[in-house]
Amino acid sequence: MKQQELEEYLSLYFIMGSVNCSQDPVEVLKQAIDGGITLFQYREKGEGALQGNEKYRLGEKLKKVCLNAGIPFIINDDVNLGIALDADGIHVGQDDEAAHTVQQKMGNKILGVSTHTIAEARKAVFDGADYIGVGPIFPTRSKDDANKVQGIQILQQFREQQITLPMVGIGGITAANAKQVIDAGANGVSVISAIAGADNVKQAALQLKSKVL
Ligand code: 3NM
Repeated sequence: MKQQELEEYLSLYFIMGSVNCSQDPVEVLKQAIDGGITLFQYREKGEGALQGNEKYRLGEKLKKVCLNAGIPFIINDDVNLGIALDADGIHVGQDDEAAHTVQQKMGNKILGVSTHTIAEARKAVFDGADYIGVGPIFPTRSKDDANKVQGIQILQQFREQQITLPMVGIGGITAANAKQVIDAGANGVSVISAIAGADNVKQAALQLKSKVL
């Protein structure tokens, strides 16, 4: 995939797993797609998360929805699940499997890496990442072990320091602050609760979408 095509797919990057949804995750994903999300990451993590076969089966359903809609389906962290489901890519954090070994196992797939410092961003580039996630930009309640809040300044710093890889901001992003994230140099916004936790999922996605175009 060309960098420009990937940048377009990153513009409204929705992440969720069953623990983030108050209704059926498959329905949440369909409504989010109706609202204009451009990429989906299946992140089955946290207290009460599905394991083993149940995790696989939900992944299978979510992948089908993405395939039908023509949007990339990315798996968080679990490389074996990514391979089993023939996902379009894998996203790893700093505590997960090293990016370069993921790259070797996955072959020609999208590789995303979570980064919090310029050193981590440079290493992600070196390891062959296709894009980086940068955060948390604002306070978040969706990640127990989140790093300290960075503000939009970190996105500006990465661009000033010649990180040219596609990047998405993450952490506490809503329709009210998404434009700041884009203006600071991100190609897109990554969100969990602003979409998965909304009463009207489609409407929430539409509102975010209007800020990232
Ligand atoms: N990663 P919400 S913050 C999954 O900083 C994740 O790397 C982060 O959820 C990081 O949109 C985060 O609900 C949670 O704030 C994002």
